[in-house]
Amino acid sequence: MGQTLEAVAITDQINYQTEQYRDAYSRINAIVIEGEAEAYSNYLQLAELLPESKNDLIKLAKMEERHKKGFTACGKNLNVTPDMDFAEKFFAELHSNFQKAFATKDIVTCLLIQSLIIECFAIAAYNIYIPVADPFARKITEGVVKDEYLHLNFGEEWLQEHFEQSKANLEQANRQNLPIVWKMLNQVETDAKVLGMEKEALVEDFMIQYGESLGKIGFSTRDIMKMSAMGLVA
Ligand code: Y39
Ligand code: FE
Ligand code: FE
Ligand code: FE
Repeated sequence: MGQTLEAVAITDQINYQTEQYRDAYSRINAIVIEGEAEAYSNYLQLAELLPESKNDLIKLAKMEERHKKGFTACGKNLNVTPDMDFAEKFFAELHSNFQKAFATKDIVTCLLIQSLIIECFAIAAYNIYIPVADPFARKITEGVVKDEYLHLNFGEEWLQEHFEQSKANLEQANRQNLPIVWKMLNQVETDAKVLGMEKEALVEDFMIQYGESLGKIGFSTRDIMKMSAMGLVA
């Protein structure tokens, strides 16, 4: 895929080899690697809860495994060692909520956390990253983001088909988990900025994607407004 003129102009101004860039990258790259690893295991666990979609979910899990390999290569390419301890802590709260939901076979909460919240977060982050990424990472991220739309779509379709019986559960899971996303965004704001990614743009992309998904599942505009406002208290 050819670079857009805008991307050429922006990436001309970024020095990917500075100590500052590589230090920020050690945390953001780790977050992405850890996120992909957790997404892999989340889809395998979802495959256990949804035997009728088992094969599809295993395919999604395998995509996440490939994403992890791709982003690991991006860090190596910049000679960066990912700070995996930081990344594990970064995901701890969402990870623990997913595990609690899995333990009670709460498919709706598991799907909301992985296939809606985490996928929308990934789609926002990857779309904002692509124009400012180094050429190697840009190519990889462009391939990855296409898959993330498929993952989001899986969650949307399942939840749409089970909307009436899932609605209250979704609202509750949204209330519990959306504020965590804003805390996570605040934690990476400074590092993201060093990579050329503005927090405002990340929030905007996330909210557009997440709101659109809630609408597809069956929520009214009024519900979507109410559910989106949950994050703002964090
Ligand atoms: O479904 C997926 O592949 C998601 C796990 C990946 C998560 C990516 C999280 C990206 C957050 C990056 C924050 C950068 C500002
Ligand atoms: Fe992924
Ligand atoms: Fe993903
Ligand atoms: Fe994904």
